[in-house]
Order: sequence, then structure tokens, then C-alpha cells
Amino acid sequence: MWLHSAVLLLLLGQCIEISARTFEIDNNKNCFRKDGKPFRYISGSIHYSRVPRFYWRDRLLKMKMAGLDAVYTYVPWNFHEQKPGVYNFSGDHDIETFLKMANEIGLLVILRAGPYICAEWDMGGLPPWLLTKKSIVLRSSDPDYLQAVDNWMSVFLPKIKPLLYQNGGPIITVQVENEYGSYFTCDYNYLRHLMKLFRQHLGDEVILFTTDGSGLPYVRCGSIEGLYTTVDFGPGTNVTAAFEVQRFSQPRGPLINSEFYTGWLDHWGEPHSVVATERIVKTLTEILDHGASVNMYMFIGGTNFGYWNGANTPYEPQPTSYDYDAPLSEAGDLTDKYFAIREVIKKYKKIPEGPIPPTTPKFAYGEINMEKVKTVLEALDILSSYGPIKSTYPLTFEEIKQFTGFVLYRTTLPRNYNDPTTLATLFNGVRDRAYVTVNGIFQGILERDKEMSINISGTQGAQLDLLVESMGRVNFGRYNNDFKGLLTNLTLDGEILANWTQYPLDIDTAVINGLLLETSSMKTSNSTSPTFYKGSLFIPSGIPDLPQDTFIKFPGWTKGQIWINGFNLGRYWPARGPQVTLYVPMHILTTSSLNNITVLELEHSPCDTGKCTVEFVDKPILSKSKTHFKQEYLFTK
Ligand code: 6GJ
Repeated sequence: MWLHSAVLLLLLGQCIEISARTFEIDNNKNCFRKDGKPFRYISGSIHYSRVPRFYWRDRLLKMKMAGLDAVYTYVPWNFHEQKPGVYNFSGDHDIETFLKMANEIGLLVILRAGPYICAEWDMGGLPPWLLTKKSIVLRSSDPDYLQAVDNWMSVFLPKIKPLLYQNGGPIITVQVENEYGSYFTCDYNYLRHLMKLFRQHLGDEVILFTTDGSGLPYVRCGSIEGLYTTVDFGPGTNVTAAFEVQRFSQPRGPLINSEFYTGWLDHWGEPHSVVATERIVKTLTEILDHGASVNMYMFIGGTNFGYWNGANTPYEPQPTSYDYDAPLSEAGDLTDKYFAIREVIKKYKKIPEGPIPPTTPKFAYGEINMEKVKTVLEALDILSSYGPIKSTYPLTFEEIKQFTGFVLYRTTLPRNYNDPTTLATLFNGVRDRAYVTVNGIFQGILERDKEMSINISGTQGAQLDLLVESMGRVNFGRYNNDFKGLLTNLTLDGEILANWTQYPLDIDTAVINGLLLETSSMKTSNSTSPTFYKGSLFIPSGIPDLPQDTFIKFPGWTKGQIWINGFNLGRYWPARGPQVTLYVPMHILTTSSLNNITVLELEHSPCDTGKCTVEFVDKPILSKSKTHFKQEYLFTK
């Protein structure tokens, strides 16, 4: 008892100064102050939603060892609330663990909390179920949109408040919205609503900021009083001029480039983007010489697993790899760009001593034989277990509450079409690709912005099927409300087709439940209609270092989706490129049983005419070359 009173006296008697953790802006010295001392951050972007939890520590440590003070990370709302009111903060979605891990490693965090984030991510992070209200105006004061935002932020923001710097966490600043100045609504009431909402949940101390392109029109619409303005620009930009744009909106305070592009994004069908290290080094040095804080976008890009990629307009979906030609590769490999940037940082601050976590070993497990399981049409009963929805005219994905992947649209031919007859979509209404069959026989492909009509033939009453694929929702610009499916009517020989049956397909659940491992007893129609294939990879146990990361290649395949042990690895499209291999992180592989591989080939597999194999290799191919394709991928349909 006496001890307690002694401690109490000590506490009462002495004003024990508990050093308050503070992070503020000094408008006199135009700098940040961290715990009262002038502070400038050198940061890099990592998106926890694009790196498996298994590798968060590895990537964060590599960023720390590069000399970074901080990381920027986006919060994709749709990654956490895939159905209204159903939240996922576990496993790869466990943002709190990610933030605590950064804190343990000694990295501060700049949290880009949305609700919209852009980021080459499906719908820019907004949940597609918002589109069940057809007339919704996203990123505005639309009451239904704001209600959904309020509901989401009332769940999410209280989770991060304890992780704010002043509360002992790593979060020093929080971004509101994203490049709002680039959006057509320019709705200041919306920004004011968000600022009030963030203050309500996070308190008045944390610095809230915006990010906009370094152009006057952008900062005019993208910033308001009470939110600190930052800008973004890439290598080769006139740094002084760019920061003058920030000063237009923010006359005092630290200069900040929130997105200094270290590489660039890819689109299917375009060459892989690369940005020379020398260009990065030159402009990064200029930025640091201005005394500015800077975030390198991306420091590691990672992967758009599953269906998570976004798209730009005119419609150009991004590939599964988000390598971004970043200093750390998609697989977390240390690159020349990493070490060059580390040398630049060394000139401005002491960087940590000690070992840099090494590039992980990659293993070439070799060729795996695949075999046909069944076509999508033969698997309808297990893929659409809740049954179809009927309507006179086609319904969108959102109307039938399907938000990703595939829907099968079915009707019958009203007459005989013995000669090739034009099947057309009115007003480019296919979102995004439709694989067309008649009685299971492949007829062709309708594609958004590319192929609005094909010729088909068949007899009266024949089954006309369109397997429609969402290739990812527009993440940048006004067409963010990217509905999917058949948005308009189809005509055949100029006549509108009616009486549709729609099958929403839940392929992921069927794969996870092992329902696509039994081959079909029926002879499948032909392998040019969308078809599932299976294979298995054996990795012996007891071998040190196995399993290891790897990359999977699809020699002779065209386009599809792949799952390994139920994990949706993403889209493959070697026929279009530039990406040829997909990254396979080791944690989804096992030595305790066979590794089940499921492939959905949407167009043409090599299985009827050539080797029916996929191949695990130890090097990525993100930039297909003509020669590369001469022998492997070019085929005549
Ligand atoms: C940023 O704006 C965005 O804030 N950005 C890009 N913008 C160019 C728009 C494409 C026509 S490219 C990469 C980054 C991310 O999308 C970031 O989220």
C-alpha cells in the first residue's frame, strides 16, 4: 500500500512531462513540425490491397531500408464493403494490422482514405452496388451517395483514429477524396461534407489534405479552406512551376508532391510502360532541393488480383500486373531504380544501416498438364445455383446484383438464319466483352469500343448465349458510373431480340468448393466456347526453401481467368499482352497436398491441337515481344 502512495506522491509532486506526440504545419517556416521539430517526409506508395498480407513486412522493410520516412496507402472502399453493410477487415483486408506493422517498422503513414481513390482500381475504389440507383451522381452531394459514404466512414474512420500519430499510431496526415479537381462535378458542398465527416470521427488535430494535378483548374475545383492542398506531378516537370500551382491555393505551409510518378500504368493491348531511372533521379533531386515533402507513386505497385483492375476511357482496362516499373517490382524484387533512389535519399538524410531484405527466390516448377473439365454452359447448374432471372429485355449486372466477373445472357433465335446474319449491339452497349455461341458453337466476340457487331447463323429456336465479362470499371474521369452487362438491346438482322434469361455466375465459390474438378460425362461441344480446365502441381515437402514464388505462363492459350487452390490470381490475356505471365506468391502454394489449378479459357485453348499445358517459370514477362509470340501464341482461329 505504501508503494502506491509513494508513486502517487511522485506523480503529483513532479510535473512529469509526457512528451506529447504532435504533427503540425508551421505556416511561418513553411514546414511540418513533428514533436515540435521541423520535418520533411520522403515517402513511397504501397497499396495493401495489392500486396498479400504474407509479404507486407517484406515490402515495408525494403521501403524503410531505402531511407523512406513514410508510406502513402489508399483505402479502397469496395475492398472492404463488397455488399452494403457487409464489412471485411480480415486477412489481406486487415488494414489495421498493416498500419501497426508500418508503425513497428518505424514508417509513418499518409492515409488516402477516399471515399474515391482512382488508382487503376475497379471503379476507383467506389463499391459498384452504388449503381443499383441508376441515376446516382457519384462524388457529389447526391443524398444516396452521401448516405452510403457516411455509413462507410462511420465504420471505417473510428478504426483508424487510435492509429493517428498523436494517439501513438503512424498516421500523420489523412487525404480526403482524390484529385477532385479533375472531376466534372466540382461540388464544394461535397468536399465540405467530407471534411465535416472526417473531423467528426477523427477530431480537429489531424491534418486533412487534398491532392490535385499541378494545374490551376485542378486546384480550383479540388480544394477548399480547411483542407491542405497538395499537388502531383511526374519526372520532367518544371518543379518550381508545379509548386507555384500549389502556392496559388496554399500560400503558406510545406511544399508537397503527393504523387511523383516513378513509372506508369499499363493497359491491355499497349506496350508495357517503363520510365528511365535517370529521369526519376533528376526530378526527385530537384524536388528535394526545394525542401519539399514527396511521395513516390508507386514504390511498389503489386498486383490486381481477382477482378480488381480498373480502366480508363475510351475503354482501356488495366492488366493484372500493377508492376508500374516501380523501384520494387510486382514481386517485391530490388531493382536498379531502387538503389538509384536510395543513393539520392542518402544525400539528404541518414538511411538505416543493416541488411536489406533480399529479393525472394523464384522457382520454375515447369509444365503442368491441363485437361478439359466442362464448358460454362455445361456448368450452369453449379455456377448459378440460385437460378436465372428472366426479363423481356436484357438487365445489367447491377440490376441482377452481380458486381464482378461474368453473367450468361440467353435467348432463342426467332427464325432460321441460314446465312451469316448481323448480330449487333445498339449504342455500344456490351460492357465489356461478350463471347457468343449458338447451341454451344462459338460464333464470335462483341467488345466495348471495338466490336459492335458480328455475324452468326442458326435455326429457329436455337439457343443464343452471350457470356458477358466485366473487364473492370472505369477508375478515372466522368464515366466512373460504369454499368456492366448488356446495357442496350441486341438486334439480329435489324430485329430487337427479346425474352432473355440471365444467369449470374458465382465462379469463385464453385472453384473454392471444388465443384470444377470433375470432368463432364457429356462430350463437350468444342473447345472454342468458354471452357474450364484443370491441372495440379505437386511440390514435394521436406525440401528447404520450397515452395517459392513463381510466375505462370499460358503457351497457346488466349484469354481467361485462373485460380490456384481457390485463390483468384487474376486475368490472363497473352494474346493481347503486354502481360504474358502472372505473379504467383508462394503463400498460396502448398507442399502438403496437390495444388489445384483451375483455368477458365474464354476463347481458344491449345488443348485440341497442341500441348494442353501451363508453365511455371522463374522470370516474369510483362512486355510481350513479337518474336516471343511467333512460336507460341500467334494462331489462326
Ligand atoms: C493519379 O491521377 C491518381 O491520383 N494517377 C494517374 N492519373 C492519370 C489519369 C489517367 C488518364 S495515373 C496513376 C495515378 C493514379 O491513378 C492515382 O490514383
